[in-house]
Amino acid sequence: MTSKVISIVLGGGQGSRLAPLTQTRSKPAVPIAGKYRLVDIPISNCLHSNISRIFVLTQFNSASLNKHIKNTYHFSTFSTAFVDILAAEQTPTSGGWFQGTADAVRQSLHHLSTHEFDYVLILSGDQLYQMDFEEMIQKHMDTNADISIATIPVHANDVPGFGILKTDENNMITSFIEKPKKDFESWASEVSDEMKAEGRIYLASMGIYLFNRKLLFELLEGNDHPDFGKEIIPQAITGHKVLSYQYEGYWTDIGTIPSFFEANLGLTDDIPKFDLFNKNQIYTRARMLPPTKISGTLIDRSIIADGCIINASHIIHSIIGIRTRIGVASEIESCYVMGSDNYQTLEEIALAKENKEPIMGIGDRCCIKNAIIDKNTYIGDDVKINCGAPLPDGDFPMYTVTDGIVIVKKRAVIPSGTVI
Ligand code: ADQ
Ligand code: ADP
Repeated sequence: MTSKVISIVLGGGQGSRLAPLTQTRSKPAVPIAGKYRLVDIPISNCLHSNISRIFVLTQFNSASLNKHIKNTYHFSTFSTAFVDILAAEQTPTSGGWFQGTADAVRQSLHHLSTHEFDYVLILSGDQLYQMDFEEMIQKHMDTNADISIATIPVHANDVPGFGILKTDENNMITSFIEKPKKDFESWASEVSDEMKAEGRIYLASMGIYLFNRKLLFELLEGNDHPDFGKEIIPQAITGHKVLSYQYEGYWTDIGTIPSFFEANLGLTDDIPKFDLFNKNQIYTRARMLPPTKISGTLIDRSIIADGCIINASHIIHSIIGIRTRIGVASEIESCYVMGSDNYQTLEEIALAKENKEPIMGIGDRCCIKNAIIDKNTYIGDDVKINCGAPLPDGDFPMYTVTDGIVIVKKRAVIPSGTVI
C-alpha cells in the first residue's frame, strides 16, 4: 500500500518566524533535541510508516542540509528509496522563490512525474509528532476519498492559527476556513468526551494532506494559487470527497521561537509528551563521537548529547547538544545549547587564552538562563545572559531577544564579562 505513496516535506518558506536560527541555514536543517535536525521528524515518521520515497522542498539549500541528508539517509542500491532535497530554482517558467505551500509543490511536480505512485502525502517540516501514516492511507483507501486531511481538536485560543473545518457523520469535510480571527463559535465540532473536557472542541487541519495523484495535478496546474490552506483546500471541498483523519496524540508546531523552545525543553519532562525513548526512534546522522565527560556538575531534568566536556556547577532543565564544552562554576538553567561542529585543538585553546579570546563553547563562571545558544559560539568567562530582569525584544549583532528568550547567534563571540 505505502509503495504507492510519495511524500513531500514542506521544508519552509523564508523561515522568518524561526530567525535568527534560520539566518544562515534552511529551516529543515535547524538542530533540535541536542542531536537531530527538524527534517528528521517527518522523514522518520515516513520511514516508520514504510514510505521511503521522500522529497524535501526548501527555499534555499544550505550546505548543512545537503550534508545531513547525504550522511544520514542511506538505502540499499537495490531499493527505490530516496530522500531528495528540492530547492526553489529558476526555470524558464518560474522566477525563483516558492510563493507558498501549493506553489512549492506545483514547482516541484515535474520532479515527481517520472516516478510511479498513486498518492502524494504532503507534510509540514516544522511539527513535532509521531504518527503512523499507514493508518491514514488505509482510511483514505477504505473510504474512497479524493483527499484526506489529518485533523486534531484544538482549544478556542488556538483557532486563529489553524485551518478549521466541519465534517458530516462520515467524517467527510463539509466546510473549511483558514485561520479565522473572530466570530468562529459556530465552527465548534462534536468531539470525544476527553477532548471536550480539555475544551478542545474545534477541529483543526494539521497541514498533513494525502492527495490522489491525478487530482493533485488537476488542482495545481492551470492556476497560480499559492497556498493549500488559503485556496486549494477550501476550493477542493466542493465537488470532492475530503476525509478528516482525526488524530488525538501529541502534535505541536515548532515553527516559532517560543514553540520551538518550549517543545525542546519539554523533552526533559519526567514523561515527555514527545517520546524520544521508544522503538520508533528518530533517525539522524550516526556520528562517531566520544561519550560525554562530566565533572563537578549537578544535572537535573536535562538531556546531554554525545561528545561534551562539562565542568559546570549546575545544569537544570536544559538540553546540551553535541560537542558542547562548558567551563567550571557555570550555571545553565532552561537553555537549549546546540553544541559545535568540531573541537578546537589544545594548541588553538592555548593560543586563544594567551590572546584573552573566548574559546569555543561556554566559559567559566557564566550564568545563562532562558536562552538558545546556536552552534559554534564562543562565550567567554563571567558572562551573564538573561540572569536579571526580563529583557525586551530586540535584534543585536550577536543575539536576538524574542518573547524574553535570548537567542545567541551561530558563531557569535561574546567577550568575557558581558552582561545581556
Ligand atoms: P501554517 O503552518 O501557518 O498553516 P504555512 O506557513 O503555509 O502554514 O506552512 C506550512 C508548512 O509549509 C510549514 O512547514 C512551512 O514551513 C512550509 N512552507 C511555507 N511556505 C513554504 C514555501 N514557500 N516553500 C516551502 N515550504 C513552505 C498550515 C495550514 C493550516 C493548518 C496548519 C497546521 O495552512 O490550515 O491548520 O498548517 O500547522
Ligand atoms: P549548521 O549550523 O546548520 O550545521 P553549517 O552549514 O554551518 O550549518 O554546518 C555544516 C558543516 O559545514 C559543519 O561541519 C561546518 O563546520 C561546515 N561549515 C559551515 N560553514 C562553514 C564555513 N563558512 N566555512 C567552512 N565550513 C563551514
